[in-house]
Amino acid sequence: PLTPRGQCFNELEKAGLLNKTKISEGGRKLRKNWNQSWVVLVGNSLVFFKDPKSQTPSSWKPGNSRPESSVDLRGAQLEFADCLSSKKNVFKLRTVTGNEFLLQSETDSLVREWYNTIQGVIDRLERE
Ligand code: I3P
Repeated sequence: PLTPRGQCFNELEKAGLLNKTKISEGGRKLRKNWNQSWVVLVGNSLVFFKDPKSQTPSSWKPGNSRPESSVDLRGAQLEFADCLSSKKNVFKLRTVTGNEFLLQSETDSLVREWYNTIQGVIDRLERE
């Protein structure tokens, strides 16, 4: 779908580097494995890419490279979760399917921006 200005509706909302680890899969706890991930918020999804080096926010386009994984934000829950890690600025994303991710950056403001933007999408989906 297109907006009145002719832009694609599934517009890129945000992209950048975050440290990421999955901590549970379908409710089952996983061993942490922190990695830097290129994270893209587009439409109703948070999409993770492995290779951040080939990406920049301005050049990223859907289909540029194959995502490592993707999270449907409908019904997802966010919470700050510094208690779940020795790292600072950690928040947890939980999907309706019971997958849980920790996302983190050393830059406080960047983490707050990500948290607020993702929460905005979750709220929008709830109102739909
Ligand atoms: C884990 C690793 C993680 C750490 C985790 C450790 O050890 O050091 O970085 O999480 O802590 O268990 P291993 O590499 O042996 O799996 P944080 O960096 O988030 O603290 P945890 O078990 O307390 O979650």
